[in-house]
Amino acid sequence: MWFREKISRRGLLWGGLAAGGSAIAGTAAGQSVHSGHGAASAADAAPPPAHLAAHGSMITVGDVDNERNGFDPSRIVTDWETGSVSTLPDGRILRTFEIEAVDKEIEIAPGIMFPAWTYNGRVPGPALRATEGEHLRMVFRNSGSHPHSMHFHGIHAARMDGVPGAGLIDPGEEFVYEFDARPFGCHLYHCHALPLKRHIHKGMYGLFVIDPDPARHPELANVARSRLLGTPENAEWQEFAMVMNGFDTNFDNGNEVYAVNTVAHAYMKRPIRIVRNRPVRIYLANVVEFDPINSFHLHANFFDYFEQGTTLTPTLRTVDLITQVQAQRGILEFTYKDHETGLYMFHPHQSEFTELGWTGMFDVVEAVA
Ligand SMILES: [Cu+2]
Repeated sequence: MWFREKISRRGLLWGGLAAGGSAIAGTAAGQSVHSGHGAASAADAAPPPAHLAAHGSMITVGDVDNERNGFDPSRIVTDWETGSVSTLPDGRILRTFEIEAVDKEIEIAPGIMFPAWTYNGRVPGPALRATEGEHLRMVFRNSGSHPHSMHFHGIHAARMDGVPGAGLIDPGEEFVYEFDARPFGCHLYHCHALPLKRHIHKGMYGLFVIDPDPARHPELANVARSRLLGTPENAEWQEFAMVMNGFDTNFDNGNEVYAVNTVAHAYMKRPIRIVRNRPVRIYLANVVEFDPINSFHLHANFFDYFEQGTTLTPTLRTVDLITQVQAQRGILEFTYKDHETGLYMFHPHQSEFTELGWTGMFDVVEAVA
């Protein structure tokens, strides 16, 4: 297999300038390009956008089969799982999520399959979203081949912690984690079965966002409302769910492929569209195993950052780079309203990660047709 030959891992997978460039141009025009390993002819392709060419075309060649994977990075980036809602006898909101652990082989780069363990068949798992103060019920079924759990970064009782002895679930079993949604912020959940790094890196993680309840934050109610999914203030924002992840395809405790939302270079081939004069908010988490640190750098712009999302005022102002260790997360806010339209890149500032799949583009447009 290719991955036994470390020396060739880039050479085989990552195309040269001409092939990579044609893949970008083809997909940007909405075509499906299956150029194989560098087989595309430069002659039949439009030149890549200048910005892409300037940054080099060190990206994957070909396309991942999103349909076979059962999830599409271009969709999951805005896909929030809000569960089902009912009212408890005391008048509080009860929000229920149903999560199933499933073994699934997924394609993480063109032609590169990974034997994942998933929540609801996708990696990252569903981006769960609730509101501060609600009562949450997480109905977890383990249809996988190994014991798994859901360990939430939040406030809850020991017996709801999803660790061995407290909510670790055998194959075929079910468990209901139950707790109140607090504190508000940008959190995550992941499997806490042992060995931990193996269970996490196999794909068992996802965002767990708790929106602030404006009534509890009268001094910054407008800010809280802008964070609360479903309000008119929130609808102004262009919100994205991003999980920075990596894949150890040969189980040597090192990653061969990096990404945001699993599929290498997915947002280079299909940039994330942003309307120029509307603000942008990214819920960002890092779950990369084996490498001690990850980062997020935004091109040609600066952003405000809310560490773990647990404050309504920024914890860092006017930065263009933040770093995250594993399980660290936060909220980024920025706008391109004073920019010209065009393609703006985002990526970690570990150059190796960018070449191995973790780079993307925002396509800043005047308006959506
Ligand atoms: Cu697990």
